[in-house]
Amino acid sequence: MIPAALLVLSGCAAPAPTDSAPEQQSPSASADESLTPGENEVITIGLKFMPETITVPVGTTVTWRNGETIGHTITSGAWGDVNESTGIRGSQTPDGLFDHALAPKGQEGDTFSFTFDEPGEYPYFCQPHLAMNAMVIVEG
Ligand SMILES: [Cu+2]
Repeated sequence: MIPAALLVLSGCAAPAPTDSAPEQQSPSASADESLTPGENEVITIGLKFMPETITVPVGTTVTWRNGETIGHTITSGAWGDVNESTGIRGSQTPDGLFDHALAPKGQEGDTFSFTFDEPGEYPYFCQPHLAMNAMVIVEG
């Protein structure tokens, strides 16, 4: 014989916890998003390579993407004697490893990819823009 009152008490469940994990609504960053380099990616923006130095493991394919409506080149080779105040290089020596004319953003050819199969330091530059000097470091 079980008293009815006991049944009522035992049946009284604790209030269900409200599942109220706040959802992180990412703010709309449409414009900025396209100018953020992805993994193993370099963006040309503001007459600069971003990032200017990228370090990747050997065997990595690096992709360049034009983030502006100006053409650039991705030209491998050494540059030297960069003026510290202007950022302008005093010399450039294309080495023929890669040389791609990067079309303006939104046009065919506005990206370029190259796979680095050997460790080392790979300087490169944009031929018409003397302050666009950058480096890929490939770690073995
Ligand atoms: Cu350029």
